[in-house]
Amino acid sequence: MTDLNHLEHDLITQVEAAGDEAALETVRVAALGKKGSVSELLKTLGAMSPEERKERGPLINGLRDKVQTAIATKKETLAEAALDVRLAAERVDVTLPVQEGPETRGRIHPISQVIEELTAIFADMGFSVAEGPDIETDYLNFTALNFPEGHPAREMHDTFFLAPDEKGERKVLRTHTSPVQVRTMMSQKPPIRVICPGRTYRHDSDQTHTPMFHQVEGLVIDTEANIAHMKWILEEFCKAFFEVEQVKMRFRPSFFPFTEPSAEVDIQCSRKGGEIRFGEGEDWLEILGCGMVHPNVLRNCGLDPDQYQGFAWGMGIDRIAMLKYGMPDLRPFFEADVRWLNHYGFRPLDIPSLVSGLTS
Ligand code: 2U9
Repeated sequence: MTDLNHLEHDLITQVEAAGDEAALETVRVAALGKKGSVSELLKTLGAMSPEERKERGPLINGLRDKVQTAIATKKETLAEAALDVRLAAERVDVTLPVQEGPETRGRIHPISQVIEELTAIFADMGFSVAEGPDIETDYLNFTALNFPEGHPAREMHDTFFLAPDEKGERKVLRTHTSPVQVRTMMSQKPPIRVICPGRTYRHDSDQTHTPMFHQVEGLVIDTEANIAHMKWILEEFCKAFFEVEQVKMRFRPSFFPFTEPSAEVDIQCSRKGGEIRFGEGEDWLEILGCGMVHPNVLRNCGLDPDQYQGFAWGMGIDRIAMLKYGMPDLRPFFEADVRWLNHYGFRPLDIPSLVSGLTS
């Protein structure tokens, strides 16, 4: 066996023995690199006589080609083997339940879910969402809404007041989202169709009240919006939200400084075994308050009551979430107990929509 055969055999053995791409690269450099054994041989061709080159040239070039081919083949084999290993490691048994990754382990809080549902329902009726600051001025939270001086709602025991600002203006943690509607009426001309969801604060903490809670209010202002429109919109809302074909509503006369006439609204329900079902039964549950916007409020917002009119309503989001999803107690809503959130929370990707159903 000539020296060339020896070298060929050695190199091919080393190529086949290479366990991974790095080892193969080492063999390649040792053979074909600048100082490689085959490269050194090739360099000797230059110094040979024409006869010798004629005899050795093809042998040495042949050796180079064989080694290159062996390395290329081995590289492929190693790449395939590496891929098989990765595929085996990444084999996904699609029959296995989805591993709850962080993005699906979390849960959407019922309050956020209900705000999504409300937004979808009212968007479908042409309403946009308006938002505003939690810290409001005394004027926008009370005065503009026709709360006379000395109105009990203005009392400390009922409201969180902040120290007056540099202009001596008393700031308050808003007691309702109505100031957002006032801001909307002051900043845009009718027609107006907005819902205003958000956090609200009252000096109140017991079994069914927490100092911070959530409200959504709605407002429609144009030239002829009337109570019939209001009843239709509120009935459509209740049917869509409680996902029932039909539901009886009861409007009871009431009083709010910012609406005249005012009503509290009950919806029909049945209570069987602690469970409440809507749209059937002989029982009633108060769900919201509403009324025609008081002319004083329209004037305070720069609107002429002889030209414009409208209606508004308000409801507690925590309350309707408890009614729809059957939570017995309000306080766990804000205690960040993961067990409660896992039980009452919603999967992140279950975005409520009227098409796919609010609660899939
Ligand atoms: C403007 C004019 C009128 C909003 C309204 C109610 C009736 C109402 C309560 C429901 C449950 C508050 O969370 S709750 O305790 N709200 O009953 N809210 S009418 O009326 C407005 C709002 C803004 C400019």
